[in-house]
Amino acid sequence: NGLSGSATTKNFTPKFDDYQAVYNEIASRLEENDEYDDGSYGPVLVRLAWHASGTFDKETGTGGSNGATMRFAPESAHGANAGLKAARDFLEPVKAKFPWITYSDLWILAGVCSLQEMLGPQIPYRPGRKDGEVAACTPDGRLPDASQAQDHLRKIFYRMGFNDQEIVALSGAHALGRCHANRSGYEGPWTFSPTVLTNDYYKLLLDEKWQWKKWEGPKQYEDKTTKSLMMLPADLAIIQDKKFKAYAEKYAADNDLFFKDFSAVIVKLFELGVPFAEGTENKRWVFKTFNA
Ligand code: ZEM
Repeated sequence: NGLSGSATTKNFTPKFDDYQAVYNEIASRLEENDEYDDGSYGPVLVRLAWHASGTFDKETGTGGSNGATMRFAPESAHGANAGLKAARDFLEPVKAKFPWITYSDLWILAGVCSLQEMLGPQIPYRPGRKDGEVAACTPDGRLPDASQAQDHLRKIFYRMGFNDQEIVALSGAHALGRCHANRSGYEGPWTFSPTVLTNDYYKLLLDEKWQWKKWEGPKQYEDKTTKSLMMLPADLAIIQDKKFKAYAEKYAADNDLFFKDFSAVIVKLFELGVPFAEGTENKRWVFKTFNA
């Protein structure tokens, strides 16, 4: 139906079906490229969307998912963004096929697609992000430091505009993916099913005994039972802090509640710093999953 062709013509206003076509392209590439990591690019695409968004500073209104400034140095070279080139490169053929979509809308759509395709909840989406210039790159240090604990998490996430419940709900994303020694220095997955979104992160945090891993790398925890799972110091803060822990217990006990709260908070995260047209907050789209 000439989706990508019509993009080159003037006055092309992409609609729901056009974005669904981009979603489907990402989803089919996720299926094709199942030799990557634990069998999916999904987790690293979620991480790209999160790092694009999590630079937001509510005081100055800078950062956030508008701009996709991680395409440029210095932001691409920030330590926190190590390894995300794999995610950006994965999306290049999609951008080439649908040149009308901005990088910033595409990265967030890829996060939405990945979360839904990894059996997560529906994540409503609206487009409207514009790509920025190199001058809009955010300073280093806006993303959380894994070696730190609750005071640091509050400082970083309050700056984005989140509260304690939202911090805990967001942390459940660590059900997905893994740490890579050659990226962050840390090593290993948080759960036994790193390509499926569940509330297992909270269950494991609360039910397992976590001990310091004996190794040359940065301080991280391993589970006493199998020694095959990991937690970062920042993850353990979620059960060391009383207020955080109360939310973790709720999410561990109720996957539906986790899905509901996770969806709401990820929509908020993915929209930080975006000057959407007025009235569009009631007009978010829900994409159909690929094999539905
Ligand atoms: Zn993460 N995260 N994150 N995170 N994250 C890693 C990997 C992933 C923290 C953190 O330091 C790290 C959120 C919050 C926080 C994902 C999603 C989200 C890694 C490993 C580290 C070190 C990187 C590597 O080596 O490849 C800290 C301190 C956080 C504060 C709470 C939030 C919020 C997320 C999304 C909503 C995901 C999906 C991964 C796995 C990436 C992959 O490649 O598998």
